[in-house]
Amino acid sequence: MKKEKKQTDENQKTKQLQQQITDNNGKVLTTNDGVPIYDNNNTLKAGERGPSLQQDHIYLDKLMHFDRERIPERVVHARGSGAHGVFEMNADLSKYTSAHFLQKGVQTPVFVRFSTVAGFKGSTDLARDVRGFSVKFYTEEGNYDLVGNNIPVFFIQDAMNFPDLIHAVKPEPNNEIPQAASAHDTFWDFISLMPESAHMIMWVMSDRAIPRSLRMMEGFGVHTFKLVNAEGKGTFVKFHWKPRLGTHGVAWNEAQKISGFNSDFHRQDLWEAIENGNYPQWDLGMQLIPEEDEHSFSFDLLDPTKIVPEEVVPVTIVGTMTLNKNPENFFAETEQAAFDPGRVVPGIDFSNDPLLQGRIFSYMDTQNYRLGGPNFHELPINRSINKKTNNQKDGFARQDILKGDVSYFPNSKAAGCPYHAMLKGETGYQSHKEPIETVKERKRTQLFADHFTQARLFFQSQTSYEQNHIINALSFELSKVNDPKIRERQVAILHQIDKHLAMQVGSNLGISVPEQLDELTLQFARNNHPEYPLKPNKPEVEKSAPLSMAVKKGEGTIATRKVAFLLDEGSSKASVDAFKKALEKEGAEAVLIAPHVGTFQFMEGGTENIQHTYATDASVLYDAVYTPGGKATEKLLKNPDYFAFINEAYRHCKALAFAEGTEDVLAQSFVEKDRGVFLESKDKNWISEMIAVMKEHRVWEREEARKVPV
Ligand code: HDD
Repeated sequence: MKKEKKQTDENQKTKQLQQQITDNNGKVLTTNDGVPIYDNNNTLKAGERGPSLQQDHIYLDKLMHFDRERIPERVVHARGSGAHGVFEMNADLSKYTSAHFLQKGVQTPVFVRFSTVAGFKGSTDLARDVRGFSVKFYTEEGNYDLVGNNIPVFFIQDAMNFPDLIHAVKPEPNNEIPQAASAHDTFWDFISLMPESAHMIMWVMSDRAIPRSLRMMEGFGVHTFKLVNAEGKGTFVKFHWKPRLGTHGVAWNEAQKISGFNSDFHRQDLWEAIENGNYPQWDLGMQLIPEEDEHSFSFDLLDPTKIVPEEVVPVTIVGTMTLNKNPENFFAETEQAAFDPGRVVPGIDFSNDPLLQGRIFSYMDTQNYRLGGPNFHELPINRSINKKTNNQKDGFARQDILKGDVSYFPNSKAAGCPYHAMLKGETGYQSHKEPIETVKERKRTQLFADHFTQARLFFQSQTSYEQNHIINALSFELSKVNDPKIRERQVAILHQIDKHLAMQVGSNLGISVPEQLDELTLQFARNNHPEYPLKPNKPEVEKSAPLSMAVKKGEGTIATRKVAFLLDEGSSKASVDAFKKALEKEGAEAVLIAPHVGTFQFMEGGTENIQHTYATDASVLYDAVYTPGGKATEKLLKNPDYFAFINEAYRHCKALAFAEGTEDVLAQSFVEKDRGVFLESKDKNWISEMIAVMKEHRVWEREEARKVPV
C-alpha cells in the first residue's frame, strides 16, 4: 500500500549525491573514455572466423573493468542494507554538548546501514545473529559515525580478543562450514572459555537475534561515550535508538523457513517500506551520567559487557531519525559506505572503554584496505557536506584537485591557509581535558570480573515464553556442537547465571549440570583476574522491564504488518474488502494469495490481479492469516498448501481469522480455537479483537500448549 509522501527526501547530502548520478536513458553506449561504441556484440577479429585481436581496446576496456568489479567484503558485517534519511533534534542539550547537530531543531542528513555479523555478503537475512546498526550523520561540523548494534552489550571486554572472537564464529577454516551461524564447535569453544561473554550470550540467544524486521529493532551505541559542552565539561552518555514500530522477533522455526523462502526478507522489507512511503522511524534516547557519578554503580561504566539499567538512569528521548530514501545504487552507496567509530565531531568524545579504544584504529585501517587506499573519504557516500580543506594529497584514486603550490603548514605563501581553528579564535575539535596519571600495564580492572550478575538480570527480566526461547536457542546451538567437553563447559557457565536455565538446557542436551566452572574456563579467567571468581557487588535492580520485548497492554501497532488473505475459486470480494478496509485503516496491508498469478475472479464477479500464490509464498512471510468467506470452502478443503499455510501460522503463534462459512476447514487442520483464533460466525467483534491481538505481535503462550508437526 503506497502512502502519500509525508516528507521530502531531499537534503544537503542527497543533493550532493545527485551530482554524481549517471542516467543512461536515451544516451549512446560509450567506452570509459566516452568514445561511442559502434558494435557491442562482436570482438574485433582477423576475419569473420579468425582469432581476436589484441588491439580491440573496446573489448579490453570492458573486460578489464568487469574483472575488477569485486572488492573485499567487510571482514565482519559483510551482509547489510542501507538507506538515507534525516535526524531531527527536538530537545535542548546545550548544557551537555556543543555538537551542532545535537542542538534543538537542527536537522541532519544521515545514511544508515543495518547488517548481520557472521555471514558472508550473500548469506541469509534471518541468521541468528547480532544486527549492526550504523548511522553516519553528515553534520555541518563534519561526519559523525555512531556504529552500534541492536544489542547493548558485547561478547568481549578488550579489543585484543576481537580477531579471536571473529575467527571462532566465522565458518571453520578447514571446510568453511557453517555459513552465517554460531551453532558450531569453534564458536562455543571460545565462548565457554570466556565467561565475560555470558551477558551477551543471553541477548544473542533471545529473539532479539532474529528480528521480525530491521524496522522493528532497537539500536545501541553499546559503549559509554562522552558529551562535552562549550565550557569543556564532560558528561557520560549511552545512546539508544527506540523503534516507533516496537521491538519484535520471529520464531526460530520460522526464521529457518524464511531463509528458504526469501533470504532477502529484511532487505526487501526495508526497501519496500521506504518505496511505499512507510518511512521507518527511531527516537534517539540518551542516558546521561555526570562525570562525578562515574564510580557510583555496582559495575564499571567502561565495561562494554554491562548496561546501565533504565530504572537506574532513565533514557531521555532527544530526537527522531526517519529513513526516507533508498540508495540509487547498492554498491556505490551501501557497499562503499565506510563507518568508523573514530569519526567524532566537536562536542563528542570517547570514554576509556578498552573495546572502544581498540575500535578507533580498526575501522580506518579496514576501510583503507577494503576501499583501496586512503582516499575512501572522497567517495560520494563518505564525503562530508562541508568541504574538507587540508594539505593531504595524492594516493590511489585521488579525486579532489588541490589548487596552488602550497600543501604544507605553516606557510606564508598561502597566508597560512588552511589555518587551524585556534589561530583565529574559532572552535574546532578539542579532546575532553581528562586528567590522566597512571602507569602503563596490560591489565583489566577489578569490576570487569563480574560476569554473571547482568546475564542473570537479563534472563530474569524475560517473560516465561522469552525464557523458553533462550533455553531452546541454547539447546539448539549446543546440540550442534560435536565436542561434549565444550557443551559441558558452557552449561557450567549457564549454571552460574541461573540454575533453572542450566537444568533445562542440560536436560535437552542429555547431560548433568556441573555446579562449578570448568578448570580451563577458570584458568583463562584468571589471566585477567588472578583471584577469579571475585565476589560481585549487589546489583541496583534484579529485574528491568525494558529488557523484555513483551508488548505492554494497550500499546503496540500493526502499521505495515502484512496479513495473508487465502483465496480459492469462489472466494467473496465483499468478505475480502471488509477486513482489508479495517486493516488499511490501521496502516496494515492485505496480501491476496491464490492458486495462480494473474487474474482472479471473485464469487460476485469482480477480478483482482494476483502476484502471490501458494507456490511462491508461505505463512512465515506474513504476520497473520485470514480465510475470506464465499463459496471456496470445498476447494480449500482439497488444497494441501492452504492447510500448510494455516497450520504453520498457528504453530508460529500468529492470529488467524475464518470468515462465516469457512469453519469446516478447522476440523481438518491443527488450528484450535484460542484467544488468537477468530470465527466470524462466533466472535461478534472479531475484526477489532483480531487487530488487538496482532498488536501484541504473537500469541506466544500457544507454543507451550501445542506443537504442530509442520
Ligand atoms: Fe565492529 C564493522 C559494530 C566491535 C572491527 N562493527 C562493524 C559494523 C558494525 C560494527 C555495525 C558494520 C559497519 C558497516 O555497516 O559498514 N563492532 C560493532 C560494535 C562493537 C564492535 C557495536 C562493539 C561494541 N569491531 C569491534 C571491535 C573491532 C571491530 C572490537 C576491532 C578491534 N568492525 C570492525 C571492523 C569492521 C567492523 C573489522 C568490518 C568492516 C568495517 O569495520 O567497516 O573494522
